[in-house]
Amino acid sequence: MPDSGEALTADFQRYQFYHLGRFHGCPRVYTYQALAWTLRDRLMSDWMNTYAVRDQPGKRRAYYLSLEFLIGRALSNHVLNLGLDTAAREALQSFGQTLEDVAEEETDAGLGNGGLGRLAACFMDSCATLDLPVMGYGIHYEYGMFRQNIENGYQVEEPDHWLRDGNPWEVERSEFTCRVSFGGHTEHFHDKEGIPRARWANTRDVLAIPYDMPVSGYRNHVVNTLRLWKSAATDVFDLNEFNAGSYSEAVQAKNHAEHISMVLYPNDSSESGKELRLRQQYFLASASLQDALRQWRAAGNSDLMKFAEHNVFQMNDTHPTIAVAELMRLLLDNERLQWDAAWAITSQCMAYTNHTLLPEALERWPVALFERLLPRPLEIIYEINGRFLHKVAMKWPGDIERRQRMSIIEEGEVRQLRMAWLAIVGSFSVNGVAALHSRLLKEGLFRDFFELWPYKFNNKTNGVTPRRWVAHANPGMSALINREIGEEWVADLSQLARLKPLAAADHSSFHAEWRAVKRANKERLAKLIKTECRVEFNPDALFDVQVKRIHEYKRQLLNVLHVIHLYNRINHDQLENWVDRCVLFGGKAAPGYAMAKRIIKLINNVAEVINGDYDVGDRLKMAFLPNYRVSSMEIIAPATDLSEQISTAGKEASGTGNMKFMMNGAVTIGTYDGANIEILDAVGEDNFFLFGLHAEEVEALRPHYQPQHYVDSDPELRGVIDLLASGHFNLSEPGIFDVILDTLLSPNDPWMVLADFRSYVDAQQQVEQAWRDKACWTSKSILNTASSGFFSTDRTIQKYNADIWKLT
Ligand code: 26W
Repeated sequence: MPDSGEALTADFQRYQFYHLGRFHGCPRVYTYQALAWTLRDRLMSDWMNTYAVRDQPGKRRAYYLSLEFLIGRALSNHVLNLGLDTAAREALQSFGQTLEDVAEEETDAGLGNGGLGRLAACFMDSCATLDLPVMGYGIHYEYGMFRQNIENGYQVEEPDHWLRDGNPWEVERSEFTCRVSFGGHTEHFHDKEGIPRARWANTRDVLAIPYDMPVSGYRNHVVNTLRLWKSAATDVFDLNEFNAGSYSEAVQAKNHAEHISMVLYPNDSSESGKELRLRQQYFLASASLQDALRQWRAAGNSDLMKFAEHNVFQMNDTHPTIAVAELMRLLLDNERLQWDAAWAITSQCMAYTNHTLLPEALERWPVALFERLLPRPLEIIYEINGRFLHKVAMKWPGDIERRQRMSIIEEGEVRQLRMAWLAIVGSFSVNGVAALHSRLLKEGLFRDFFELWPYKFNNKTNGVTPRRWVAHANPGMSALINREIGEEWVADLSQLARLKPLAAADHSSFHAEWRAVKRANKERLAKLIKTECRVEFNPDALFDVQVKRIHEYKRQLLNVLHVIHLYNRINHDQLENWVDRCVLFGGKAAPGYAMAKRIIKLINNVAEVINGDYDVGDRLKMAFLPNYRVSSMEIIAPATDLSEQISTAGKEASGTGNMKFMMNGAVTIGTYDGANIEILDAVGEDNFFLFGLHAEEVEALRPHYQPQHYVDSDPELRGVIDLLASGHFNLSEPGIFDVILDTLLSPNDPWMVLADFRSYVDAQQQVEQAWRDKACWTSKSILNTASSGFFSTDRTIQKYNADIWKLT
């Protein structure tokens, strides 16, 4: 299709009038929609071509199975990838609109919680840019991540009906609808050849209807597919009930089926064991595997023994792990293979990524629930476990304890299925998401399995896509980089290393330009904070930012304690060498996580006191930005000076926000945890503010941890705790922060916040010292961007492909 500004203008006009039925001057959301349709036309032939090229016999393909894809907005991303920036601006200009304003009309596709979901979206971007035959499979949630409002400092959740205005980016493909079974019972018999077989009978089925979203590559005419399943009733009306006059009962079946894809579970790193969640997991696994088998046949393949040669499934955490049992079921019951053949195929095409070490995030399902919902897959899991435990017994004869530890079924009052164990047993590859995390998995959680199958275990350090997180989010910095080293870095981020010489202090004019870009980005963020929080951030101050899910292990509390400490310093007139600072927080708390919600309240209350204190003035400002999401990070990361990555060491598997900040020239203050370690390695310790206990030290201290000891021996910490305990931040709501004080002061605080307070405050003072010397800080900032090449998902995906997927 023609790509000129004129052609886009004509199509845009046609869509607005003939497709949407709107005049010039209509609400801006229709301008967005008309432009989206105009761009979608320009994706379509590349999309169909990519589809056709992938659809050939003998071609190996990968599928990314994930309950979450945190996509965010699509319009600007496609504009960038198609190289249509100028043309799109031209088309909009004739209607008096800017691309930025129109792009703002798009609702984020928030089909994920946090890091794990966003990683899946960055991976899809890199797969398309690297021209790899990878399809994403997920769920078409009607309601994505809840919208967060703040009322009187408290989080209030509101449903996110992101599809209300329609979604121009999706294509329904009802021709590929699948049927997914639940309930019923199993029957066993012998087939004509006398082979024992099973049948899953009397099931209640639902339909899975695919909705495809295009995933464009960066200027390479590749458009891959993200296929999202929506649930529907098999028959809109149950005729028997309808004829009997039970109209509402008939409609109930429809509702029941549609519930499966209704809403994203808003739990991040905590497992809640809800039946509907298990139904979602099986729904995704079953529909996706049926579809992959269908695609494989449609491409002209028929010898099932070659299926594993041609297909690989990457499971994003344990959430889709029931796929192991489901592929076995399809091969045994539908394809009539025998166990050994089916197992050879299954265990050669499944791969598992672990994203967390937190015990509360490890999925376990009550056997009784499985029995009721998925009786046939449960039988298969029993059989997998029986054969696996036999292997364990052969390797470690008489080691009963080890057999109990390794069993997929956990015995006890409530028998439970350990999904991570099923994932490891059923996969040929198991990986963690940063070097430290992968090592800790082998030494701790997965130790027994590592001893049995060392060759399965590997590391794939996470990344982020530089298209969205630099080229799109930071056009000012991108233009500056383009001028210095050309545009190749967008698809080859290691090129950024060529900026390193420019960090030297003698490049003062480049330094000045670098600072000007950051300053403009800070103005843009300050404007957002002014409208959203009614707090004035001065762009000349240090922008100190912590945005991520609210969780105790991420230690937003440590950050708050530091802010209170700064406030004490102001109140005690300790203003020598003062550095003005604006501290920004953002992030959602799981609706059932009371402590996380209380932390949000504390942040808001401390902010209110500080911002309202006339004596504090511009020296210290604090804000909580409501409803943190992908599109807010696109404004935040480019405007950040100091990136807070302060989890208790050994708890943050990787982190990916840390990488987005680094790419955009923020300096990190962080613990020796997750990918922070690799960031520190890449940028050097002079350009990273490291503090706190290491993972081994945390575990060594844990049995002796005495937080009161730190309070008694550190007057500044005592000042902070005393002020908090005095009720200064909650005069009108006495006692509401007692729970927070109690955990901070408890020897059982798992996150050991106070152990790192002194070291953190000292590191913050080094930050201030570096900030005061403008050339010094600018150099650190440039070096962070210049050293961030490793953290592109292009590198991550190349490693997945070289070691696991082996696609051409
Ligand atoms: C079942 C409830 C549940 C939901 C989500 C349990 C666990 C999760 C995820 C595993 C939590 C998560 O998002 N983990 C994050 O994954 C990122 C991508 O690998 C890492 O960068 C983060 O460190 C990790 O916390």
